[in-house]
Amino acid sequence: MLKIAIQKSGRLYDSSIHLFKECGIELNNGHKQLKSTAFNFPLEVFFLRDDDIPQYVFDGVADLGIVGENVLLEKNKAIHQVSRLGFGKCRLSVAVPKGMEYHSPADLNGLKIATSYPLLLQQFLTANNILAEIHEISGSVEIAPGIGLADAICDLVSSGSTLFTNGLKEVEVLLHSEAVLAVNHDLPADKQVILDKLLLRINAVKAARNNKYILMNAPDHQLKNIAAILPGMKSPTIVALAEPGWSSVQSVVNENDFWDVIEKLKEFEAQGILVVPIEKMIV
Ligand code: PRT
Ligand code: ZN
Repeated sequence: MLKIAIQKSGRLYDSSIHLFKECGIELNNGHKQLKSTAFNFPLEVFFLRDDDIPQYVFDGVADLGIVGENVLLEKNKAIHQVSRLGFGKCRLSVAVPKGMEYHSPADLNGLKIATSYPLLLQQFLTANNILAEIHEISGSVEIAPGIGLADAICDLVSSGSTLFTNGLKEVEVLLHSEAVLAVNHDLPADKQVILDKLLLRINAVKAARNNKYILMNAPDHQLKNIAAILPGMKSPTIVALAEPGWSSVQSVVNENDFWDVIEKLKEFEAQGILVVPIEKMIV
């Protein structure tokens, strides 16, 4: 049985449960309990505060955990990240009052900076040769300059609206973070086997999210050009249409290249292009 720690409630909870669901793993009861056991996969889920997850995984109370990379790096435990999960995206940034002139990290010299991320902030200051005072607080960091507690802050940002409403501007990004899967270093071989099965499913879900299935009709004289821009999982499927001189082409396209590929397909006379979401993709 593999033991995984996830956030009990908060920003990562829903997406963590959704990931299990997409991996075909169903849990017995909700997060009101301390733990829950999957009934169709050898997985036990512990519900914890996100800040405690790295320590639990390091101690081996849990074998692995889902936690923000920001928390993982700040807690600095000797556990290793095996997968980035694509949700809980945010950045750890330094922000200063809107009216302050800011040109470079040197402008932070001598300032008092409030943060819940003292280790990551200190690393940034040291790397930039800045001497500033770090004031550690555990919540509502963004109000610190407004109430005279600090000159600047270092906190998580996603839309930026919290900074905006508190009269602050983002001036340095220290880290681009997302939820990650972090694993204990000394996983016994039997648990490693279960982890490999879990990773196969997670990778299939991630690949499906990042790719689309694409079908189109194309004139035969363009098939070489079209095949060259649609590598697919091995190569595109090409089937002759009933109408002579035309074929149906089917392939997989990565989300990042999607619009570039569509534009080129149009240039190469593709017609009736259909784009379909993929549910799982096992490469
Ligand atoms: O109770 P527990 O300790 O488990 O939860 P928590 O309150 O410490 O964490 P939670 O649920 O707020 O966040 C969990 C994780 O979600 C974080 O560690 C990040 O990895 C990730 N995440 C993603 C965020 C945000 N986006 C985010 N925007 N965590 C916090 N915020 C906060 C930020 O601190 C600031 O107050 O949202 C505000 C800024 O948001 P914008 O949209 O206004 O910029
Ligand atoms: Zn927390």
